Amino acid sequence: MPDAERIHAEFLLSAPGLKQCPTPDRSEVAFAGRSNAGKSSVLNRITGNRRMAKVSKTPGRTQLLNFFDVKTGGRLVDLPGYGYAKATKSAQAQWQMSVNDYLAKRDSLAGLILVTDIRHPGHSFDEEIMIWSEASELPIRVLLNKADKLSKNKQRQALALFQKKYKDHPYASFQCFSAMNGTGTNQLIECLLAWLDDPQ
Ligand SMILES: Nc1nc2c(ncn2[C@@H]2O[C@H](COP(=O)(O)OP(=O)(O)OP(=O)(O)O)[C@@H](O)[C@H]2O)c(=O)[nH]1
Ligand SMILES: [Mg+2]
Repeated sequence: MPDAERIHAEFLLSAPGLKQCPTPDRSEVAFAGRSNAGKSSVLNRITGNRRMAKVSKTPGRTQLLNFFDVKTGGRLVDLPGYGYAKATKSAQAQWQMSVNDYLAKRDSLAGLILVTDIRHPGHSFDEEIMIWSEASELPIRVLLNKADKLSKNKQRQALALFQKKYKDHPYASFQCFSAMNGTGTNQLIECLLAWLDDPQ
């Protein structure tokens, strides 16, 4: 696979909460989104390694904050998903607290990738993250993932709707993506490398 189409990364550690995260000595880009939107699959696609992050048909697969060191510098972080209804209330509360804590307090966070399902826009969690990133002045790239499920025309319509809705958000950018067939991979990698290069 050509280098422009993948990011060389290796698994570093899994953390149940902020306290167990690695020393924040490198820029980090975190993958957030609802459970089952495809965060882990996107990570696997851009690293060119299908087993890098755990993927599952059952939502709620990723239960810890998983850190990956990028060879050229920086880290990628696979976060547990929001809204996994079948987890016990206390397990759900625990993950969401660890994600909220991470987002609110992690000094090395340089940018966020919000993974959404292109067919289901406008969930309340996604909206909250958009508002939060604007207030926190944190760059955010919204992925309309699972683009392979829609025609090219419907993809363009979905993208235009998002862009219109958040046209006043100064830190947001949007793109279609498919972890399944690779649509949007180069565009996303370009964005990630620019953010990871940002000195903290
Ligand atoms: N068709 C299609 N399916 C996808 C795509 N990305 C992910 N999936 C599928 O969606 C399901 C969930 O993917 P995951 O990557 O585990 O989702 P996640 O967001 O990490 O989920 P949690 O870890 O539960 O938060 C799996 O069955 C994937 O194969 C995509 O681009 N296209
Ligand atoms: Mg996952």
